[in-house]
Amino acid sequence: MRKLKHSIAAIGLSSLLVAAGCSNDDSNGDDFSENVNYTISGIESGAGIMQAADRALDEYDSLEGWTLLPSSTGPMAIALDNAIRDEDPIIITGWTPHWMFAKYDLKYLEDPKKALGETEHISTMAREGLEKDNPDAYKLLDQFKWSVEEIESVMLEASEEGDPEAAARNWIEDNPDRVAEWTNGVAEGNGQEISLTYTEQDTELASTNVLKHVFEDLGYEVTITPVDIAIMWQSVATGEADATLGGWLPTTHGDLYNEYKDQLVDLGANLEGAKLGLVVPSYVEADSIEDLKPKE
Ligand code: PBE
Repeated sequence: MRKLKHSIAAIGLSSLLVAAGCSNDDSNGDDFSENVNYTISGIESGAGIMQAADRALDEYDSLEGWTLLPSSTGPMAIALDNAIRDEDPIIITGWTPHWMFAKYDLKYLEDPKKALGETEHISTMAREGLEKDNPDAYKLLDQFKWSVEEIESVMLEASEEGDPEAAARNWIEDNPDRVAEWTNGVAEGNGQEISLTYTEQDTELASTNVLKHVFEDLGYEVTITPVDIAIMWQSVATGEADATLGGWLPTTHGDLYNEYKDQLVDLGANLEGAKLGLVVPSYVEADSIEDLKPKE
């Protein structure tokens, strides 16, 4: 089930490095599956994408006997970086938006059974009563929408500079017209408090920090709190948080959405065109999950 996020990070890295393979001449053909040791390098076990990848393991004969290795997003990215440097084979749980697609030449393996879903969107969820208590904050949350390209530019800068807040501020400065669309008709605040919960993923760090600064520039006091994915949904449903920008739907967080949808307000997509998949560097020959080979 959804559990511990951080404690596995340390062991995660070393096992991912092993999973990423050690030899050079092995990115192609049937050897690929063997050379990654029939192991997909994953992220936190509580993440929706891990459940989706588990479904792929169940549904594809080509993934018979494979292992989905949980870790954390940071170590997974390091393992990917190391593998690419040596042109080693690796297969990861990947998603869009993510800066890794801007930084490396990667491809999604085709997923004809749609085990990892089709197009996803990221939705904003507000607590019940927020519209009445704070109609302007609600309006801004409702009007916040951007594109994969926009969020990826914030994510890339945040990952390169290691400072998501600065990346968010810079983007706001560079994109006043976009910010004006979101704040159109929203009255200035005078210190009203807004609380947002998010999962500590680059996507959510980018969107949450951007909106935090837009709110603050308008005179609101914003608290942002990183939590586990299940808690993110629960906090909005119980009213402990005012909103979250990190609802991945319909597949990734589908079960949590169904659990809580009657206790929160779905403000719809703040980003269209998100996606989950099994991702490999483009030098890997396989193009489809069906090109992989079951473990004998
Ligand atoms: N993600 C990104 C998430 C949330 C943020 C796709 C990795 C997941 O729950 O899988």
